[in-house]
Amino acid sequence: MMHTGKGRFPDNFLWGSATAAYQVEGAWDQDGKGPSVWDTYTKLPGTTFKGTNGDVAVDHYNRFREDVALMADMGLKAYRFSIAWSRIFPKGNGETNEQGLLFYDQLIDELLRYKIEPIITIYHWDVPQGLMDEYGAWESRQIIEDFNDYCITLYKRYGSRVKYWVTLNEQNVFIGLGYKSGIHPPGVKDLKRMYNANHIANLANAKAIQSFRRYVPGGKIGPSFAYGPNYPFSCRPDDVMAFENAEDLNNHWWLDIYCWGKYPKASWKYLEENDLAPDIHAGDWELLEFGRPDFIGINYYRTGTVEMNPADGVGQGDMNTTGQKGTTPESGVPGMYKSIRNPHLEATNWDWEIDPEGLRIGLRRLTSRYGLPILITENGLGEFDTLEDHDIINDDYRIDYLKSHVEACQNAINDGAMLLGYCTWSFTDILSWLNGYQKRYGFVYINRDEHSEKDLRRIKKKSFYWYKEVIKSNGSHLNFIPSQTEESR
Ligand code: BGP
Repeated sequence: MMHTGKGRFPDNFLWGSATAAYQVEGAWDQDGKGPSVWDTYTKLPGTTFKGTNGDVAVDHYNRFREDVALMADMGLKAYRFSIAWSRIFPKGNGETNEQGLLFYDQLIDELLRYKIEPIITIYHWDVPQGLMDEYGAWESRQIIEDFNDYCITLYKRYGSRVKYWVTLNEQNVFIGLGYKSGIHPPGVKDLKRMYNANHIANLANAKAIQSFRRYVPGGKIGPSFAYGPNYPFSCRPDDVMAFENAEDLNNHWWLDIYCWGKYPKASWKYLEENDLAPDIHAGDWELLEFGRPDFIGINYYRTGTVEMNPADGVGQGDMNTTGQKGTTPESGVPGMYKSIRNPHLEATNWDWEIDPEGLRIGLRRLTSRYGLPILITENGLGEFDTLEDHDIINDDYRIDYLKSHVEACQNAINDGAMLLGYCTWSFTDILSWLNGYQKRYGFVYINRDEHSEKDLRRIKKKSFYWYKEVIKSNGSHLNFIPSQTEESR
C-alpha cells in the first residue's frame, strides 16, 4: 500500500533497546543467586558453541552503572531487561533473596535517574534449577502458583516505579526449542510433553496478568512473542494451504490464546487427531480469559517461507549455530508445511533472512486480527563485528538493517498499527545462547570472545551514533551517516 505522506512516530514513542539477564548479567552465583536451568545446561558437553556460558557474560551485574551511563549518553528512552527468577527466589519458591531484589532496585533507580523508562521482562527463559529438580518446571501445574508468587513479589516491589511489563519472553521459542527440537533446556524431544508444557505456560501467563491488574493497576503488560510471519512459496493451492497451516500452528497457536483465550480450531483438530492436544482441566478456559494483554510484544527477526510437505516429508531440522552461511538443513512438519529459503531475500551468516517489509506485513496482520497496541520488544542483526585500530567498529550493515526496519515501522504506523515503541536487540553485545559471543547484536562492542573474557571493555560502534541521532530526531533522521570522529561531537 502506498500512502500520500510518511508515518510519524508519536512524541512519547519508546525508542529502546533490550537484553536478557542470562545473556548480560554474569555473576551467576553472586549475592545469593541460585542456579537456573541455563547455568546447568550450558555446562553439559556439546550444548553450546565452543562450550560458552553466561557465568560472566558481559558482567552487567557489576557494571550496570557504566552501561546505563552509556544508554543515557545515547539518549535511550526505554531499556527492556529481564529479571533472573533465581536471584529473587534462589530455589524458585520459598525464601526471597534481598540482595537480588536490591540489584534490580538499583538498576531501576539508575534508569529513572536518566529518565529511561524501564521495561521489565519477568521471565526470559532462566527458570530456577530448583523448580526443574522439584517438579519438572513447566511440565507441572505447580509452576503456575510459583510463577504467580514470583510475579507478585516483583509487582509489589517495583510496580510503583515500572509501568511496562513483559510476562513471558518467546514462549514459542523456549517451549519449542526446549521440548521439540531439544536444543534448549531441558533438552526434551517429545511433542506431547511440549504441548502440555506450553498449555501450562499459557495458564501461568494468564494468572500473572490477572494478578497484575490487582497489584499494578496503572501498568501495561503483555507477553513477547517471537513472530515470524509466513509466506506461501507459490500460489499453488497446496502451498497456500501449507502457509495457512504454518500461520495457525506457529503463530495463532500462541497469539490467539494470549489475545482471545482460545486455540485456533484447525490446529487443535490436527493435534487431537495426532494425540498431541494438551490436557485441559476444569477452570482452564476461565483462567485464560484473564490473560488478555494490554499490548502484544513482538520480537521480529525474519519471515518464513513455506511449501507443501507430504505426510512422509521432512521433519525438525537443526539450527545454524556456527555462523557458516548456508548450513541450515531443511525442516518442516510432515503433512503440514516445509520451510524453504526465500529466493527474494538476503540472509545473515546465520541464515536468518533479512526482510523489513515482512515486519510491516506482520504488524498489519496483527493489527487486523487482534486490534491491540504493539511494542516491538526485539529487532536486530546478529553478525560478526571487527574491532579495528583505534577502537573503531564500522557496523554499517547493522545500521542498514535497523534503518530499514525502522522505516517498516513508520509505514506500519501509516497503515494503522498502534506502535508503542521499538526496542533493538541488543544494547551491548551479549551471549547469544547457543552461538557464543561471536554473533554480536549490540550498539556497544564488548571486548571479549569465546576464548577469553579479556577486559570486557565497552566500545561504541558506529551504529551507536546512528541510533542516537534517530532517537534525537524522533525517527526522522534515518539517513544520518555517523563519522568516525563522532566521539568528539
Ligand atoms: C530471541 C531471544 C533473545 C535473543 C535473540 C537473538 O529469540 O529472545 O534472547 O537471543 O532472539 O537470538 P540468537 O541469540 O539466537 O541469535
